[in-house]
Amino acid sequence: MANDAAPSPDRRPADGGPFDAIVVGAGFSGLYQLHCLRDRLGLSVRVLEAGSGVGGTWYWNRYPGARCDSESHSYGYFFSRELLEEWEWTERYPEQPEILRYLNHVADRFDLKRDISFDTRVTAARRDAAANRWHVETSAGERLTATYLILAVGCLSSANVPKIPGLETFAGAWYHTGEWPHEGVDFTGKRVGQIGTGSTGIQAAPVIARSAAHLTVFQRTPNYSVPARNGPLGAEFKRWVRERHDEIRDVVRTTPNGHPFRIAERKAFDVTDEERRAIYEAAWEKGGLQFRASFRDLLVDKRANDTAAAFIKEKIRAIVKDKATAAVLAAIDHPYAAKRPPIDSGYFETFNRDNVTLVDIRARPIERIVPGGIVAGGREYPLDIIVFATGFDAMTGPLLRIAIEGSDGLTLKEAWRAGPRTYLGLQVAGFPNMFTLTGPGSPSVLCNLPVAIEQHVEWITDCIAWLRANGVDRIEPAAEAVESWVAHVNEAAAATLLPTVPHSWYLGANVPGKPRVFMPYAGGMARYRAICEDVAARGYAGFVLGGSDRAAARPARVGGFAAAAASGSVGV
Ligand code: NA7
Repeated sequence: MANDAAPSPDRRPADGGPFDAIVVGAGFSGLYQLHCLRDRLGLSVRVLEAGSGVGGTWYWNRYPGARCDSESHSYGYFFSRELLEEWEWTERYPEQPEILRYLNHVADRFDLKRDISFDTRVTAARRDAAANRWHVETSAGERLTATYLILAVGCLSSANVPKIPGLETFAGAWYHTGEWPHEGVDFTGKRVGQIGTGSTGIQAAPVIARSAAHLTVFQRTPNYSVPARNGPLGAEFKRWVRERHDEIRDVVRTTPNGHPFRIAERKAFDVTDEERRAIYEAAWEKGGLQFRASFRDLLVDKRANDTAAAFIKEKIRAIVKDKATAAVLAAIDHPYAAKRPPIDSGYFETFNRDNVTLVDIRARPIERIVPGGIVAGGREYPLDIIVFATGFDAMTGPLLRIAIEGSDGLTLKEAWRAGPRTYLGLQVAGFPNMFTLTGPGSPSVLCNLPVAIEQHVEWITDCIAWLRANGVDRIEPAAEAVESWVAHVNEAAAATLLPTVPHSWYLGANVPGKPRVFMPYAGGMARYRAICEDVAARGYAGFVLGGSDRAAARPARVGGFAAAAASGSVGV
């Protein structure tokens, strides 16, 4: 899209609307969606945001060590040259406060805040088919209406606090990392228990251990991690980035995972054992998510993956001095990067500290929480603070906690009873004029998210512009288009090792009762982008355009995905 910032016309509906569009959420996606619809298309838009400020994920996730795993020069918007030129990151991986400053800078620069209602949680959205409108309700009891409902609620914004018996009796304080107090938590002199060793727990533990009297890490599933090798960016690197914005943008937009590096062409067994080892050593030293790009078959061939897994386990055993602790940390039973691969700053080294203990709760599960701490394996661990680094009801959670009712009273909960079903991760049959940003069925969490977000926002903006130019007042996917897309999402996942991990949140397995469906599209962001462009070029093939609600059962042209079926490289 062009980098234009036309002055926004003064089309300001009354408080409740009707608006052209209501956008739910003011994170990376909601902010850009507001900018595109308001400043490029001249639409009236209201953004509703539960937090008191912009930022979404980065507004809520303020836990110690919170940092992005994408490299800073790829973690941001590419749509505005001026924005690229005026912003400079300070570290290889931006820390949460810096990302929040960036998003506030964006919001101020494009004058976005005047169209955002903060402290406003959307509780319900109901479709009025006759009026072709969406009615939205907020926790404050406000009612707003709009033609388009755009859910920019994020993939990881619904905190998962496990229902451990006795939590309510705990005499100390407890926190979930995704809902961290703004004033911070002082761990000085405290006995802290941390549950969870995903990307978040792996970031938090080293920082908590530095100030706590004692840190006990409760590990259910051991996890791989590769050093991030974070550090301040030097003047030379900053200059390199300044001179290469176009090149970096082209790379992130054409790789499967949206990161600023290419996946190697070679396969793991194209090289000798010594060469492979040297490649892994170099990648380990370089650090970061690029480790998994060492060979192109790591996520599709278990034997290839085993070589990376064995290398990392060996590193864990070399770093962690206590043999028993090292064995528990290295007892990893899933393929490397088949769950979200963490990167760290001194995670395994943390277990060499005198004030850190690892408890294997796979062997001896947590039984209950008592006033004085956590009981696991028949033993009580005395604690003052419990940190739940237990993740999220990912992807569908943030959507389903809004009571969304589409045509004929069909609720999203019912429509997704057996798992999420979308067309391109953008729309749901029976919910005309409702769009999801980075929703299930799109690459979302398998991609460097700002890259996925820009593509989604621009596609939706172009789509709405096209609908208006062609006098089409509603759009929803045809049932058969959803069928084909769901089949293609499954086919893309099945071509990888990702669905082989039974306890992965990609499958919804971390939330009791959640249907086990592989949610993100694993065919790669570049391929996904091409499919979306093709669909648009073919007059929005697979969508039912105009007519009345529930016309979606009508046959529509779909086609096209099989030719683009997943191959070796995967976006993670
Ligand atoms: P994750 O990756 O879902 O990790 C959550 C961790 O919490 C993981 O180790 C879980 O073990 C553990 N967990 C969850 N529930 C429990 C219970 N009931 N008992 C013990 N342990 C539990 O969330 P993160 O916040 O780390 O990362 C989410 C994403 O944010 C990340 O991928 C990045 O994209 C950013 P399990 O593996 O389920 O056995």
